[in-house]
Amino acid sequence: MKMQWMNFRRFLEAVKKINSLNKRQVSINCKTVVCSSDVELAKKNGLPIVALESTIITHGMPYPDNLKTAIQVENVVRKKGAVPATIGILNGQIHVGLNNEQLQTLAKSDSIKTIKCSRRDISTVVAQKLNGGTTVSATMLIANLLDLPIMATGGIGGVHRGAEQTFDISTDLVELGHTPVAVVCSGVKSILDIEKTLEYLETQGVPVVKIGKTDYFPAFYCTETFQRTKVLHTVSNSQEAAKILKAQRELGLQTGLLFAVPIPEEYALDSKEMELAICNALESAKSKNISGKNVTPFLLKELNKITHGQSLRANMALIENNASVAAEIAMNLTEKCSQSSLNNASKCTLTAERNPIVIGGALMDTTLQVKESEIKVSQILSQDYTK
Ligand code: PSU
Ligand code: MN
Repeated sequence: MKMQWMNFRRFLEAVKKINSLNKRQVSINCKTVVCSSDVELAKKNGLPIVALESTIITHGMPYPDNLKTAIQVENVVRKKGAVPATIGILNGQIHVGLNNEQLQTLAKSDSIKTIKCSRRDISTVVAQKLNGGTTVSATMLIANLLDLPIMATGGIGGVHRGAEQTFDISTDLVELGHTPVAVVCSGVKSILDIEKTLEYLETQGVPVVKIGKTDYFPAFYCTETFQRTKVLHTVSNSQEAAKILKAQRELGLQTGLLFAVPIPEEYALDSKEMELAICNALESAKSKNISGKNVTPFLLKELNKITHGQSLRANMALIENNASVAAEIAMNLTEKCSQSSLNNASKCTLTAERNPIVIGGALMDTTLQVKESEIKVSQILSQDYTK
């Protein structure tokens, strides 16, 4: 009994230490992370929230289509009953939830002065009080700080063609490997090496779940890849998708989850034609020595030129659709969570803060002091207890 108590005391000390570490972390984040009143209120009331990235606004589309898309995407989320939280950096402050004026600032900003901001770039952009559009990796990271379980985008970054020479592998994939936020996307563009991208996600332990009729992995502008790449896991609707996300969170798996949703058929482009357009765009990038983070924005612009605006229209349509699906999943997730919390409060981890103190708190609860009053406390324990 004495031994057990000593272990328990050590455990309490460890919990205290973790507690103070977390508090410090949170207070640092509070200074630089600002939530809009909508998001703040939704968080307080446990309403479904969908995080949205902003590189698509700053570097993915030209003005004014970018602004139109950003506003439309938010409306789609609201219409489904969830709260949109577009994440972006303005004057070094990280905003979770942007108003229309702030969206406009990002949409109109010079894409050279505004930083395309992945995990790597956040600290510099914050310290130098710059503006930044957050990529999938940065959006996931920030969403996770606020315990937002899901985000939507157009397509994630991936392993670039020729990565065996250039080492160009998007940090989105690494983020998916260690940040527990689900990402709803239309797969990856075939400007990337799709097979290698899926291999990389497998190595990182990231579930890739196709939502739709077939098990073909979508290729952004096209409903399937040129090579008709397949995925292992499929679900047919948002409700089933939410079940997987819920299981992932209940198990405490610290990896992300990729939901792949094909572009709506009426906007889909022909995969053979796109393959050709992409090869031309890649040639053009090579001849202009475009590299690193500039590759994706350059190729997007080139493809828009080559396809006479068709690729941009497809891009806008698929993002709206992904946001809609993400909102449905978020709604289902909240429902499932409140149902299971009614059934068994201790089993529901989704509304609770996901940090070790809560687990510690739960353990404290399971010592059930109330019940212990019915048990005779041993002498050794009570002696030790007073020390
Ligand atoms: N795919 C698009 N448009 C985009 C992006 C991807 O169709 O704007 C952006 C996303 O924000 C993604 C980022 O996270 O590009 C990946 O960039 P990179 O490949 O440099 O990691
Ligand atoms: Mn890259």
